[in-house]
Amino acid sequence: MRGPCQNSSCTFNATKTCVLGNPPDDCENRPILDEGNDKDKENEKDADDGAVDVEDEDDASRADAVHVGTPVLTEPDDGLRSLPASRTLGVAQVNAITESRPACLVGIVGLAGAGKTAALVSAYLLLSNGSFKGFSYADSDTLRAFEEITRASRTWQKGNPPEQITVHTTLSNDREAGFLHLRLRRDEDDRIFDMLLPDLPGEWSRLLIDRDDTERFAFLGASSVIWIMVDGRQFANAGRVAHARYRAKLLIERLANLLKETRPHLIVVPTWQDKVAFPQAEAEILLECGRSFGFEVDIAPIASFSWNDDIVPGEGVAELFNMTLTAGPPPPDFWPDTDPASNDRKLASYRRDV
Ligand SMILES: Nc1nc2c(ncn2[C@@H]2O[C@H](COP(=O)(O)OP(=O)(O)OP(=O)(O)O)[C@@H](O)[C@H]2O)c(=O)[nH]1
Ligand SMILES: [Mg+2]
Repeated sequence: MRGPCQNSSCTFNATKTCVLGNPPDDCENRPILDEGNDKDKENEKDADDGAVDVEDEDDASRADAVHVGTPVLTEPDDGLRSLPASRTLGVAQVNAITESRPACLVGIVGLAGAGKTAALVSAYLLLSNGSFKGFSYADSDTLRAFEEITRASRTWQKGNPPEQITVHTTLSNDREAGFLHLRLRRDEDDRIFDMLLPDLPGEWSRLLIDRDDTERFAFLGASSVIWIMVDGRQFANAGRVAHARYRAKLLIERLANLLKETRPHLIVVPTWQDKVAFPQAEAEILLECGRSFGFEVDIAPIASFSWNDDIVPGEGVAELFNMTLTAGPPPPDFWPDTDPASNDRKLASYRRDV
């Protein structure tokens, strides 16, 4: 029996085919294995040394382990294969995260083409470039999902931008939202923030507006902030503004109804600021509409990408994230200071004057 091939330029050990065309069983580059002789030699050596060298013993067992026909590389470790898929997270996983640590769950709604995915892609690209104002990237449980939605934006050439940088969002399970996870570190105080951001098809918002189809949006009740994404270009176009405004106001009304008593902070996010500034009068109308339904509401215009030399790509996106992280309700007092009452238990009402 012959052992593995000793010729470093031959691939026999991996392919079982000799590059020199030698019959494998007669090839001189494969030494004849003579187990009996090897053992005799080992015995002689042991006798000479007087003791068994542990390293030598290991080498011998490794040599014994090499058999003709066994794969050169071992199979990948099972543990590796069970790593999380790292695609978007489902509602159950999001619940598990929000129950185990403080996390900011954002609701993102808006019609198809409003720029929902583009805003997430823009944030991810800015973070990966280290140019996300005020924050740096700390971690993500959904890197593959980010890479997937970002892929198209990496391939276009300067001066020749494509019509669509991101692709229309579809979900493998059209009934359940898919969430992206980002952990950010705030520069000013090194504080860590976990954010959960859904990337949903615009079709869901259309069905909410047209048919009051609320079922898929149940998770919004647990969100601390909701972004209402609108295509800013439509609000600066005399022929389209009335329809765009009507749809945006109806979306706010539908949200108010589906959220019942809960009132997360609303942020109206006009996109395409590189093309045209969002008209102030339209901003006022949407802010007023939100307030009339009891929401606290802000406006954060963005340019996720930019075809305009005067506006940097991603303008306003970091501000939108910052506003989101500071917009939520203030954390409750850790240990509120209360006045002692006369009917309190003695120990509870005891307080030492300093
Ligand atoms: N220049 C520029 N292009 C933008 C901006 N926002 C979105 N776009 C472009 O508009 C296209 C559509 O935006 P998306 O983010 O995919 O739209 P969406 O809201 O996710 O749409 P659906 O997934 O279909 O619901 C993108 O591919 C970009 O090319 C922006 O602020 N500036
Ligand atoms: Mg999308």
